[in-house]
Amino acid sequence: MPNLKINKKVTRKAINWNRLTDDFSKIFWDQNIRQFWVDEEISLAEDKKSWLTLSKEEQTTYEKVLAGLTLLDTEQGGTGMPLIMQHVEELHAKAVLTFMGAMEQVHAKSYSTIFSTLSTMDRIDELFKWVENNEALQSKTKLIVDNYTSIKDDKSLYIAMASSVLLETYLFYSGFFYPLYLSGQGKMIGSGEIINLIIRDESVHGLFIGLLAQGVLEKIPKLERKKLIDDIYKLMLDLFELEKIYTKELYEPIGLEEEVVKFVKYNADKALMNLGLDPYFNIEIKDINPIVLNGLDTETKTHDFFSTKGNGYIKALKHEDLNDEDFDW
Ligand code: MN3
Ligand code: MN3
Repeated sequence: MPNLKINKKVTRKAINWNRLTDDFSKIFWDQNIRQFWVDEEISLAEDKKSWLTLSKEEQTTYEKVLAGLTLLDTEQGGTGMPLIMQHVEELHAKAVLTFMGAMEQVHAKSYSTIFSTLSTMDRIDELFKWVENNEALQSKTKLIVDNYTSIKDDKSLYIAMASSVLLETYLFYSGFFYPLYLSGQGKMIGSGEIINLIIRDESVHGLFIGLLAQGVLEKIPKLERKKLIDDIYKLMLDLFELEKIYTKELYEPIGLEEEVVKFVKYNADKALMNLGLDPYFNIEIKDINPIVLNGLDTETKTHDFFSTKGNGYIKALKHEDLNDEDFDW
């Protein structure tokens, strides 16, 4: 006979969507559902023609950019989202993170779909080998993933969430730059559309986990917060050193290194703002290459979503640094 006595300490609670226990997870759930997509919906037929007009150097940069992004999304889907989700208590927030984790796998898969259109199987294998052997890429991924696998208390949970925001709102952008730069000139537009869909997801992910991180920070004694925040700036700068090496390797051969570094700095500031922290580099949107901005499809942006700010909890969490313009690409 099994013991049917309920132990109150280990009572499992069912998620009740009719009784919300925070006032933003449902908004994020709805938004994530609304913007669900799969890679098969986007036609890449035209990209093959466009691909053949690119120089060898341009093709190589494009391939490496996508291969690097594949690694980041693989880790975000397989490690980051599930581990953060495991350590968040609020059940609706857990549900949102689970959905986001599934989308990371859609992102990771979509690069393979692009590869299958452009490259031979041997070349694709070479690119995945390149990912394993690129030190800057492996090092920046390790800096983030080590924080995901070290969660044991509120402080380490805050660091893990902040790392996730840095990954999604900052590190991805050295990769996103080139597809945006090409689609801004009418090249590789199918792939550019996929990248735009990924960017639309990442902007929601970065905002959501940024809010969760701010909630965790509130629980940490005031005196200990400054050290944690200093640690985040230090991590951001360590990552920036790696980004410079990575960007040089990928973009110097096609003369775009400087433009990419500026774009990366711009997005580092956005990541800090998602965490309710002050920007560091103070790069303005007018400093960003207009072709790249042109490649961002404003039709698919979540402008309306981000204007839903009249929310007590979100406001309470130092959210005022963000405004609609931040997302109005
Ligand atoms: Mn992703
Ligand atoms: Mn994401």
